[in-house]
Amino acid sequence: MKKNVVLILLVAVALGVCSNYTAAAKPRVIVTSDGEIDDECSMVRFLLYANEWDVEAIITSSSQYHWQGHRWAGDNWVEPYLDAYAQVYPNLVKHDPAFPTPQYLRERTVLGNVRMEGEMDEVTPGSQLIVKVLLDETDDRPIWLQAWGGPNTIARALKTIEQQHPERMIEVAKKIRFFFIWEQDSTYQGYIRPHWGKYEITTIISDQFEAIAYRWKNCQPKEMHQYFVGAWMNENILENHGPLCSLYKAHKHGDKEFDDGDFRSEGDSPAFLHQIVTGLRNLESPDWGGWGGRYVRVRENTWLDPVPFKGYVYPEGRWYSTTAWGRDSSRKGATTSTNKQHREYFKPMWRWSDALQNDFAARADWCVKPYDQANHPPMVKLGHALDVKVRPGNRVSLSAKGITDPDGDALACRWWQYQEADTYDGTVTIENADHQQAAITVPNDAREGKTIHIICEVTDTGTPPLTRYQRVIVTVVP
Ligand SMILES: [Ca+2]
Ligand SMILES: [Ca+2]
Ligand SMILES: [Ca+2]
Repeated sequence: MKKNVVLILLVAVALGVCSNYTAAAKPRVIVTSDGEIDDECSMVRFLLYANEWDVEAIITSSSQYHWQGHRWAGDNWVEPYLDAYAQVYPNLVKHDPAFPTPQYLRERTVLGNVRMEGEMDEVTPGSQLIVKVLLDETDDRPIWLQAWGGPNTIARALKTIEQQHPERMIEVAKKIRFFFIWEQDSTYQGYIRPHWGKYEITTIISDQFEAIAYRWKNCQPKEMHQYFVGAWMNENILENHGPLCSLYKAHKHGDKEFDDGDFRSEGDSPAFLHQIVTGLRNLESPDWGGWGGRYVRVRENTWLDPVPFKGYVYPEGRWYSTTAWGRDSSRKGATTSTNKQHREYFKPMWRWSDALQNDFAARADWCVKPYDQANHPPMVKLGHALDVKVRPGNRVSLSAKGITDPDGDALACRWWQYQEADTYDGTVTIENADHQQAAITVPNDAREGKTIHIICEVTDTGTPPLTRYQRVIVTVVP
């Protein structure tokens, strides 16, 4: 063996590390939502992925846009979606028995703080359910608290814990992960940050969600539009895919600038797309990037959207409609951004659009088709460890020898460098990038401590084609 060849051995331990399919690794999630029409669209997709997580709660909350009596979808807006889920559930479990029963989801669907924007005085069934889950000592796995609307119900729950169990705040904070779609009220800045900030809870606040929200046409590059237009949506989601998908509120004929069936908006979906375990390992660090976007650490343990504008200074306070860079760059006459920067800003979301939408289409099929007539994603296991340490000038062999597909589909492999996510500044040449066996040589100018992120992207030949990943992180050592 040549001295400069780093041979990465296939070991059982590494395979264990790669396995994302064990129940123990399942993320736990709590949804809080303000029931806007795009939350309703997100709810359809969320339910189609309910097998991917332990869903602890689905809670209706208010926001700066919606509260009880003000542009309000109704306290029970989730119910028709759960009814439709109950109808397709017998077919969904043919594809994965891990889908929760409709009864299980109903028991966890409750009303939170909805009376006003930012209301957090009242103790509500929603806030109490969050308290119960967070104080449960039998389960210390992380739990993702998602705000599809205002974080006020979450804030109320945390305040109850602070008032009644101050001695347990540290232990509770350790479990919490936040994913907010903007700060749609002031309770994060007004209560959560001053009282819980010291615990450095991982907090992602997204603005790049706009790539799949109302302004998707403006944020998605032309080549991705085909996955969002009416022709695609009608064929793959809206028609002939059962009662849950037919509830999906795509654009209707006559909507301004849109055609019948065009994708409308799922601005809140990144909050849960981030927790679908695809192999991209984004749950390990928000700046690695995944289906829910990519975020950079701005202060403490708070992660916001990477702004491609030199010298940009993030606001001290809320990250939301009036302060977030992407929203601002989309406004008419924006002078602080170019089209190129605008495109780059949303790329951490739209770069996955084809995979994401094809995956959605497969889930829609799961509602109505038997197992052998639908597609299921490949499983990507590599023949070596996912984290390797390598010296400059040395070669790293990459092997996707362990990839399989539950349908027996042929698989195509593509290795690529996720340059925005890694800390090495240059480009690495990948040998045999479209083969199962590939390799890179760590460039001589790669300094100690720098990382190179190589994604193994595997797509099957089923209909629709489905993609899963694995990420290899090469760290440069002296
Ligand atoms: Ca919302
Ligand atoms: Ca397949
Ligand atoms: Ca880089």
